[in-house]
Formats: sequence, C-alpha cells, structure tokens
Amino acid sequence: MSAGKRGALIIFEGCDRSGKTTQSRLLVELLKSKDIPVQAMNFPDRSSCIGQMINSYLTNSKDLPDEVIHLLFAANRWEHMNQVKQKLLEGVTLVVDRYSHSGVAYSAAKGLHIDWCYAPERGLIKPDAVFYLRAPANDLASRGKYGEERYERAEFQGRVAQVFDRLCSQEASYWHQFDASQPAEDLHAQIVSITEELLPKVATQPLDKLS
Ligand code: NYM
Ligand code: MG
Repeated sequence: MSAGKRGALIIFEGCDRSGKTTQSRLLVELLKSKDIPVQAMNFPDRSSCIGQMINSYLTNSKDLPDEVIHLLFAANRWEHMNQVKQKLLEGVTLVVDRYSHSGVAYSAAKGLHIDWCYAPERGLIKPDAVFYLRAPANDLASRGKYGEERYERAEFQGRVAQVFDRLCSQEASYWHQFDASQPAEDLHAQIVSITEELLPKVATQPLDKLS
C-alpha cells in the first residue's frame, strides 16, 4: 500500500437469502485476483463470547428480551472496532456481510423504536458504501425453504425489507440499491463497477463515524 492510503469499509445488507454471502464472496475473490488487499468479515461473528450468546438466541436454544439481543448484536460489532480501524488504516478493504443496518432493521421490524435501535450503533466506523440487495420478500421465500433460525419467516422478512427500504432512502448518500432477483453474475458485475470507483475515492478520506 502507498503511504496514507486506507482501505474501504464495504457492507452488504439485505434480508435473509438475498445473496449477500455469495456476492460478498465473489467481490472478495475479484479484489484478491487484482492484488487489492481485502478481507472478508461477517456479523454476527458467532465465535466470540457475545457471538455464542447470539448464536444460541438465533438457533432458538435461548430466549432473550428484544432489547437485550439488540444490544448484544451491537456489542458484537463494538468488540471488533479496533481491529476494523487498524485493518482499514493499513490499507485493507473490508467486505462485510451485515453491519449496523441489519441491527436496526431486524429489531425495528419487531416493533422497537428505530431511534432507540440506532443509538448503540452511533460511533461505530461508518461504511464507505452499503450495497443493499433488494428483492420482494415473496421472491426470496420462493428461493427454497427458509432455514430453521429465528427471523426466517416470509412475513417477518417483509417487515425487515420495509425498514431496509426506509434506511436506504434516508442514507442515500452512501447506499447503493441492487435488484437481488437478477442473475448472480449480472449483480456481481454491477457491484464490481461501483467498487472500482469507490476504492480510489475513499483511499485518501479520513474514517468517519456513524452519527
Ligand atoms: N441479525 C444480524 C440481527 O438481527 N441483527 C444484527 O445486528 C445482525 C448483524 O441475524 N437473520 C440477524 C439477521 C439474520 C441473523 O445473520 C443471522 P446471517 O447473516 O443470516 O448469518
Ligand atoms: Mg441468515
């Protein structure tokens, strides 16, 4: 990396089964093939102590109040912030499968107030770009049976999608919406073209915080 050039914080957001995991993997592979320093991350990170509690909740082996699980998801991001900051400043681009806006969307879809949901996210490093993979909830449900995890029901996903739509229009300056129903290769090509514009642009910008 040349001096002072930082990596980009790129987030994939969207409902379950919208293709985030596939698209983030394809993007990481592409950047690697171009010798651009890149690392994949995903939230929740189920490996930490907090992550294990989150996993127990998602797999229905543990019940928690909505507020408590919300704060655990946020804490799971905070526990990685030093590492995220260090990597970005070293020039590594981070491609992240879910971040703060999943936290807000899933909890607000349960009825928690959106401002309350946002509060513990403030101060986290702000994404340079959020790639929102959007598809009608019915399309996603028709991709095959949802898994067994909590939240994986078409009706609930519809409500999550509504919150993502709202966030997307509010945060338009750094959100990019993509039609997740199109073939994966087409989607990938669009994502690559936005990423190639983004990397040189943010390389000399200071890191920002979610506010
Ligand atoms: N989820 C994920 C939340 O409810 N809040 C969060 O902050 C994050 C990061 O966890 N259904 C939910 C969304 C998913 C579930 O994520 C597990 P994944 O990407 O499906 O493993
Ligand atoms: Mg999932």
